[in-house]
Amino acid sequence: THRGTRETGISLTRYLIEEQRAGHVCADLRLLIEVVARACKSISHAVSKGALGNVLGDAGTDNVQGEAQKKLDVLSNEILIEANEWGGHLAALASEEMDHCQAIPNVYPKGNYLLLFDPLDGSSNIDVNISVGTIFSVLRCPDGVTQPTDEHFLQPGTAQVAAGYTVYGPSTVLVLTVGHGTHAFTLDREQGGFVMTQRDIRIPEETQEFAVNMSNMRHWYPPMRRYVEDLLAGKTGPRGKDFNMRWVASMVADVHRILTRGGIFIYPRDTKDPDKPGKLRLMYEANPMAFVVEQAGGAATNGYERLLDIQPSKLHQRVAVFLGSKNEVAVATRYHREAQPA
Ligand code: P6P
Repeated sequence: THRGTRETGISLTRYLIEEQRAGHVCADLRLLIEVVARACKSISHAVSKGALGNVLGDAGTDNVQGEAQKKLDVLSNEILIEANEWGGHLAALASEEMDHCQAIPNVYPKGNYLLLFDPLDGSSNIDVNISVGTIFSVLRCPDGVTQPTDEHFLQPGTAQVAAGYTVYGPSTVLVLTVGHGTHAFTLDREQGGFVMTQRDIRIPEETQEFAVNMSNMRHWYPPMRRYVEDLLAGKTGPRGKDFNMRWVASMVADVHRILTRGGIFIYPRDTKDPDKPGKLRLMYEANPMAFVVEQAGGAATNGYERLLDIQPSKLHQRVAVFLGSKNEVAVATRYHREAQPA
């Protein structure tokens, strides 16, 4: 088969064509990813208008999580739905902003994929002009299912055929994996296309940088407290090295930094709400990020087991997240596993 180029600087379209030639994606999945990228371009345009676009502030509605929606949350959700309805590659889609999945209306041709997304993650940062992002995950629709329901989405992260995110920062960068490495594409605003700027991203296996919301410390279970106390003890402590901390409170921005220079991102379960296993959502935040991170040589667990192996039971279920530099995630997970009640 034709060996694709190993260069960067190629367009997203060319990268996807070469992945199709290599047998890594089929035409339908390639076209679905192009549709998602086009929707992210529109969201980038809306986000970058800021106060000039009359899109800041609250929408005056709450989402399924009971969180106040920002106008841009609703707008981004609508952009992703509209772009995917007529595309013909989807059987159904699910969003953080909607209670249940949404089948593609019968007036449009249907495809064999299920798309999940958090249309604008970290949206509380928009009004203070801090980077936000779109996270997406693609699953196969089970054979013979023409009217998918939430249950058909409940597949483990290992079933993803594609996943990624777009970070709307100083530059707009789409990070994507189709299971053959993780690559980054920067939006060229003049030409309106995504250009590959990093191929085969590799997360450093060691790190001296952790990302956690320290204000929750008094709510953590003992393993998490011990792990972080040892990080804070620095060179003279059990870890034998000093650590730095970064917390943007926008998962996409924190994960992108980790993908770029290493680090560990942690949102653990805590005693604030013992019924919740964590704050972040498994299906459209943790799983796509875990796929991207693993394909870049990193690791992702819930403190005890590999995130991608978790069998979901609810569309909006939450999970604890430990992800990033492989060896650091292993250390943090060991603190938890060893503390696990026998
Ligand atoms: P906290 C944003 O609301 C989000 O879902 C993630 O993007 C982010 O990592 C986390 O919550 C921030 O949570 O409790 O620090 O505000």
